[in-house]
Amino acid sequence: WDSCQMLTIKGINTTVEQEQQASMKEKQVLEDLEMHLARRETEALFQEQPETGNQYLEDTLLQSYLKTHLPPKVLEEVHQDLVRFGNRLVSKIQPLSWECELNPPKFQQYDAWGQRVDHIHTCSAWKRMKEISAEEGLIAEAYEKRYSNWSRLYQAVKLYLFSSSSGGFSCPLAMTDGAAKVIESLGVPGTLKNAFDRLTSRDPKKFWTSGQWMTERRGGSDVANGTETVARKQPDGTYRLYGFKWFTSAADSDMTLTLARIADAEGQCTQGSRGLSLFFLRVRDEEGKLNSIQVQRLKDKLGTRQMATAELWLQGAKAELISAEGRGVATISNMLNITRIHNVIGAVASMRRMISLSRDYACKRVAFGKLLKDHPLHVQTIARMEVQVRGAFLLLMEIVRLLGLAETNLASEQEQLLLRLLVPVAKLYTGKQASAVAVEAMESFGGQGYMEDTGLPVILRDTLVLSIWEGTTNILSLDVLRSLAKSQGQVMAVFLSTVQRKLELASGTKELSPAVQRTQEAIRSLRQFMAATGSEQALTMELAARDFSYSLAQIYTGRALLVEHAARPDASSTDVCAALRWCNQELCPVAVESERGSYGAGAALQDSALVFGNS
Ligand code: UCC
Repeated sequence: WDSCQMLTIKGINTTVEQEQQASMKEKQVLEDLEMHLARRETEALFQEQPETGNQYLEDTLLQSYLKTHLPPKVLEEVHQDLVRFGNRLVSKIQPLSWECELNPPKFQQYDAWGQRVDHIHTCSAWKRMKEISAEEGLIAEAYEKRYSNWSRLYQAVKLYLFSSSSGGFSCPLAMTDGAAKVIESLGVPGTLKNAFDRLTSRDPKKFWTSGQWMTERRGGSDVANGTETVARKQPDGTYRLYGFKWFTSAADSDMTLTLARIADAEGQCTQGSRGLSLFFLRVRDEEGKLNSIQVQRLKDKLGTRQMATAELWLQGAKAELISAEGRGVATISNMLNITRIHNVIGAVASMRRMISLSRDYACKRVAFGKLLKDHPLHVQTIARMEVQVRGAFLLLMEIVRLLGLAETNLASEQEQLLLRLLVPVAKLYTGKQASAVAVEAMESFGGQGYMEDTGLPVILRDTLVLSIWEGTTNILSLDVLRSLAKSQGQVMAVFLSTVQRKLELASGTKELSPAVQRTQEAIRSLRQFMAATGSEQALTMELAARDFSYSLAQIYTGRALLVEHAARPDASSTDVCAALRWCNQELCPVAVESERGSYGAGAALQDSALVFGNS
């Protein structure tokens, strides 16, 4: 544009004055042009964007874990598939994920002619995610059991890789997996066979996702007292549900499992947990018409905005009773344990993604005359996060390994108890870890980390929910106590003996001896704490529940890092270093706090005074 203007000026026949004016104009244009170019140069001085490549190939810990544990034939097949999947994630799935973020679901309550339609519009990328999930067998893999007990672990690895590129689709997948698990645990009754086949299908045209409607107006933690939904039996043996589900994730799902109270002939319901039964229902019929459900509104959430979360009125929704009457909570707990494992997968994936991006950025970004990777303090900060994600990853692998054994009837009674204990422990611990790592990693990008269009705030927002949904940290700490009580303490004996036995195996590795010693000390402290509190009141255990759960997580992770990884013959020096660093932290905070008197009645009174004042 500028040079065209100059030619036009030059081409005109003019007087001297006009020529002078023209020459001044020309000068001005040239100056403008120079400024324009200079500005463009400044504008081009951007920092380089952090990127990641094939997340399977870049994850050496994942690869070495699979190499150590999988039978060679399984490893060969799984490796090939994961390399392919890793490439598909970078080239095709990652862009869809961003599209989901940019095009969150929209709610249309009425059509143009005033008819109530309650339509939740999702974008094409979200729909494509559903197809991809089926094609990749992200649910199917665990139920086909092609690799026997290793199928569950393999599925978890795929979900882990998928999670941070899924654009929020990990959420419906978690609930879909949970629903399939419940139906499987019920022996796939004839009436649920179609649903089970669809939930576990690899055919995108058949594949269904499921919701898990638990939270009502009175809250989502105290399900036993918060559930108001009533189920009325129909002459054909089905039920009609009436109630208000206040927080239904992935409300565009095809079906759901939900709790309700069955009303007797007088319309009375049993209150509390024993009044709750579990129901299956289709959200829409074949024509897409809602099953006597009204969508009140979509939730305006801090994160997971790609996914529609809705408030739903059930106004006689047709449903099928699938648990024994009054056994709703116990039956849905199969689903909860699976979705909580998915939560752990999401936490580890989120940490891994943030650290991978941070590491890449450190190799590109120059500050104070050198790359960030050459600033020791910066690298120390990333290294600390790396130790966290390594520990969390190995804890996750341990859980899905145990789950795989349990699902193929290969788990001993001890392993089943351990699994029951480790699921809430890992969920509560990694949820917190992931939030802390996401915040720390964000800082490693400086101000850029705070910019929406980098995508980094999206990861942070989506990570923050991990310590909230599927049971908050405190609710899960109490669930840890529940698992202790239910097994009458047997689960703790299994926990302690498992860690102790495995540590003995690691004690032959000289470099690891400080870590082994510290873990052994932590176990001793834990035993002492258990012995001392065994006879005390419930208040002590309640106040100790969180620190106690953290202690279990830290000790078990130490053992997993040490034994499963750093003590194996081909362990690298990095594996050893991670184990040593992990065990350098206080592994048994519950013993420390107990010695400080943090769990007595006096401490509870002080807590109350600190929070609410003395009055
Ligand atoms: O729905 C939600 C959002 C969905 C989004 C999911 C996406 C995740 C994606 C991640 C990917 C990135 S959020 C819903 C959040 N709400 C919860 O999670 C519920 C939190 N509350 C609890 O967990 C409570 O502890 C309750 C509801 C389980 C407590 O209920 P009760 O009725 O008071 O519990 P009881 O009486 O102790 O337990 C009843 C029975 C017992 O069995 P029996 O009767 O045989 O002794 C318990 O042992 O249930 C059994 N039970 C369990 N069994 C309870 N919990 C468990 C468990 N976890 N495992 C095995």
